[in-house]
Amino acid sequence: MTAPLILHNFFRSSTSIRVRAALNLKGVAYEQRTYALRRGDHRAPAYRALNPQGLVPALELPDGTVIPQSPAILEYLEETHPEPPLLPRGATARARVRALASAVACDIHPVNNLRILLYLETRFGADEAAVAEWFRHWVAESFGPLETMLAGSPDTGHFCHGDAPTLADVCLFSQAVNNRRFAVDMEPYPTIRRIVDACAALPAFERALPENQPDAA
Ligand SMILES: N[C@@H](CCC(=O)N[C@@H](CS)C(=O)NCC(=O)O)C(=O)O
Repeated sequence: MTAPLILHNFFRSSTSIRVRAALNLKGVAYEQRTYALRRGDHRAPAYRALNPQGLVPALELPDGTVIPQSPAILEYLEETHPEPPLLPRGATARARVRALASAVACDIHPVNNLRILLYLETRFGADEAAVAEWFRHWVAESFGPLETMLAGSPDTGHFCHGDAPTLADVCLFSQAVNNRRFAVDMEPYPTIRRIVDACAALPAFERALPENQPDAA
């Protein structure tokens, strides 16, 4: 029997939600190792030995290989477990999905990550309200254009691209889940809301939610 994949992750981390949703959509079995980020578990030497960046998620393969970075993990899963596909057919369609996913993964998440928010507090004295405002600002900077891109394209269907979930949905959903903690107003984004609701209706996404994880506080 092959050893299962091990996902090093944290229940509330949006990059972890992405990977859990993709694993669930593809029906890939995995075990979890959890790290309490507020407590700094991810910076402990034992985890740094696995993933020198000390960030979650990381996917550990049965042969001991550790893949850090959620986009790399998602692409790895797509290559090794192609069914059901999370990228559409055709280079142009795939580029569209990757662009939508990147608007979250490259433009929102990096500036709203925990270590950034903590640095705002400790280095620049930002209080809770200021940190929340920062978070919401950077969500709006990308959610506004994303709403335009999704609402204005005939390629948008039940999900971000057509009628089956893709990597774009996995990223959008995880961001929307994270937004709840900072009371982001979703009213201006009816298409995004509709797509996020469509994702939430699927068990694979539901099982990826923070509240359904073993380390949920
Ligand atoms: N680009 C990385 C970012 C990973 C990342 O920063 N994860 C967050 C949780 S969502 C984390 O580990 N944060 C720890 C910290 O900020 O100290 C990815 O997509 O995997």
